[in-house]
Amino acid sequence: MSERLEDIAEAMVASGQGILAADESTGTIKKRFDQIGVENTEDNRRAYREMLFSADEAMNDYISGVILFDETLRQKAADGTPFVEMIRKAGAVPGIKVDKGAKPLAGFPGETVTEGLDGLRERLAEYHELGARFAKWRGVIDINEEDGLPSSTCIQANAHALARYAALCQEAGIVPIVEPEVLMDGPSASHDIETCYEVTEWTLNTVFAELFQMDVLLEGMILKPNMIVPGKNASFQASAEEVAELTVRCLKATVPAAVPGIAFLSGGQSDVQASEHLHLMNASGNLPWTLTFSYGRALQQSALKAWGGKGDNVPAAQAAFLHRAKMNGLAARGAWSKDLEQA
Ligand code: 5MM
Repeated sequence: MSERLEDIAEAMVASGQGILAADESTGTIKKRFDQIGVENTEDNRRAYREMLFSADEAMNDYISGVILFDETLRQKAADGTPFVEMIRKAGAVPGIKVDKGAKPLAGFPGETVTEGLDGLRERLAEYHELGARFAKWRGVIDINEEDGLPSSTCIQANAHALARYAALCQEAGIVPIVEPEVLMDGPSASHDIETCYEVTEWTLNTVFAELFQMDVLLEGMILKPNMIVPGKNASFQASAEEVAELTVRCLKATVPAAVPGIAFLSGGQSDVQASEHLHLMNASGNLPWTLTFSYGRALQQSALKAWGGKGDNVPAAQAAFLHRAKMNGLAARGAWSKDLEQA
């Protein structure tokens, strides 16, 4: 496979395919395992990820890249095959989450800045050696209208860190996924869809100004944004058509056409909603970039439940994963429909 940043980025958003976000840190995967009563041990984490990566049809046909956590990048399947090798064999690009998490922003109660820049150059060199060809860094922006959040300081600090991370990745021959997430399920989450639009527009404009300052090659990156949705506790929810229309409008106003692809996070949407929204955007046509998925929960939730920590359930879990991967693969081509969900 070509090592050019532009070619790797194109491969990550290949038509009808998208990215599996399987980079839950140890604390986040514990929350997922708690839902199904599975102990959060290294071997259970390994077995769960092996179930996903060995789902041949899903991986071969619908998954173009997999975001891994540090531990997972170094793990092997039960037969000794390194996970990185399995992912490559399925024709997907192995990637790595390199941020060290969202930490309290000093002087700005309730807000966070994502850390992990110190020593990142050296870590990226090692990740490249281990086979990663793209990376991910997530900045978190919370809307809390009562407390006047977000502050411009929070948006600026996160955008700056994202741009410094992206420049370091490209120096290392690694495609950066730039993920500024405006939360739909933060502590308050009562904001309406218009507020989500305004904050996301502000955030993306700030992020692209910082990327320009850091001389980041737009053709060699992928954007991973939230969709424009109301907070989960908002009194008025939006129609799928409204979400799709406002999301495309916001992205057209802020994301340069030189960016090859936009791969959405699901952020707390139901798995079917996440597919429907992506489908409607692609069906609307006339888009300057490829729009696809980089879902965590919306790809994995049904598979996680079907697995339940039992080896006997692997075929059922892989069937559930295949179904979601296929639905999202169709949505990425604007070819999804509700009837196919039943099938
Ligand atoms: C898979 O979850 C990712 C890692 O989260 P932590 O660092 O908190 O463990 C997360 O960044 C994920 O890649 C994105 O939020 C997209 O996942 P969703 O579930 O929102 O689609």
